[in-house]
Amino acid sequence: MATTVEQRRHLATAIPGPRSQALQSRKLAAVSAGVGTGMPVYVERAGGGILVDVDGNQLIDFGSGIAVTTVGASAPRVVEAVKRQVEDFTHTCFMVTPYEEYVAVCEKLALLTPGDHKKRSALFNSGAEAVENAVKVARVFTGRTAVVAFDHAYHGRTNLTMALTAKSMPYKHGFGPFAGEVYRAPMAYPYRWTGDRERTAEEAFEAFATQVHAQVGEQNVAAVIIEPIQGEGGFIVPPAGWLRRVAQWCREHGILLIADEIQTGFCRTGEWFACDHEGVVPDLITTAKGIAGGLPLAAVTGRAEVMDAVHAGGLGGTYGGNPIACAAALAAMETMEVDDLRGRARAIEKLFLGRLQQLAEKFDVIGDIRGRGAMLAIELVKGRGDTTPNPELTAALNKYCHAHGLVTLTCGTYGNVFRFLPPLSISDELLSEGLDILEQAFVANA
Ligand code: PLZ
Repeated sequence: MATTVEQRRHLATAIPGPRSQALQSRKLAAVSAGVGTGMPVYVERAGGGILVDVDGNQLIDFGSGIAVTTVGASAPRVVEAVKRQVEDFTHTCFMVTPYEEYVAVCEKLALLTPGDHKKRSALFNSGAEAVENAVKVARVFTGRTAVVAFDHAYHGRTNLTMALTAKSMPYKHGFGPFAGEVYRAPMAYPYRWTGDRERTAEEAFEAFATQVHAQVGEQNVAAVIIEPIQGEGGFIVPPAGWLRRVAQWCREHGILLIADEIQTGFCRTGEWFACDHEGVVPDLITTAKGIAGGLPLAAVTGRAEVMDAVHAGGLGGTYGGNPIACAAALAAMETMEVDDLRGRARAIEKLFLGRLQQLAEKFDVIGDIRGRGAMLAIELVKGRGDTTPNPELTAALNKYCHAHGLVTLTCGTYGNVFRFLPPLSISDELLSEGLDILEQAFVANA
């Protein structure tokens, strides 16, 4: 039986409590300073919408470990599947002696990802690794080298994915030189579009196409990589039609479209994948995070002819598609289907948007409300008519929420986006209570 976590916020000590503080001292003495900590409370148990820390505090989770525990941090089916698999075997290496779970995950990915064409997948350990491999596949298939990524993009922290990621501090600063043949194009960011905001989709597409034509040359481009809703960059939702136009342009030029759905995938936005909202079928899609209920697993799924263009042995890794992670993924995907987590994400969107709109009427520092499903955010600015980013207020709100037992995250190129990524297993009561805390944070700080 999975340990059941009481679904109630409870503060037993100040946050962080004494045990967390002691652990944080040990962390500072043992863990590299390069590994940051957003909220130094040490977790003992978690499930549903609650994290229980080592001091007995019960915190409401609005972060899901950055969009990972979509089904919850101890979803019963996942827990059972993992226990069973650990008892059977932990590892053989799929490249040495394979096992069914890996194949079953790839079969499921073929069914769930956008498009009904023939697909193949390859499994990896992290999102960054999936992105790297998607680029490798695209280069082999097209015989071209250039990759185009967008302003505000986040694709990971390895060398190639750092090059694809837009933001310098903290992701890239001091870590260069970066991989070559990566080019950056303007993003369709409606709130900060400097042209005609009503025409962001058209103008942003034109700016993108003109720049790639002039600076890279379409015939040199293997792939365009895009988060259909940008994550770390600020939960930026491009306007309707833009992604479809980019996809069409890619087709016209023999360029592969890679959708990075590592953060947006697996019911997070109210559909299986964010591309589904736009009816866009990417050639390659990268997934990770929510796929396996908390276990490390990532995938590249793509058109059969594209994925099969790679020579045997060209893709792999010791742990890629580890059997425990695959068993967890099968159970997580079953949970999403049986519990209709797409519907749950849409219900969460409704609940949140109503409250966030009320907040925006009271606090003019909320410049924009955006997102889809259970991937929502507010962008904080200086005040009415002044869209200057307000990272100080963002940090202050975050601090207030943490101190009051609500686990929250920020993001954005300018550090001024307050984002919400609750597990889809959270109750409406906890969501409302979390939003009450957020409102109090505004009252105290704005
Ligand atoms: N692509 C769209 O969101 C991971 C990063 C947190 P990994 N996002 C959270 C941090 O500060 O490291 C992410 C993503 C998108 C790729 C990745 C990378 O996935 O599993 O972290 O490698």
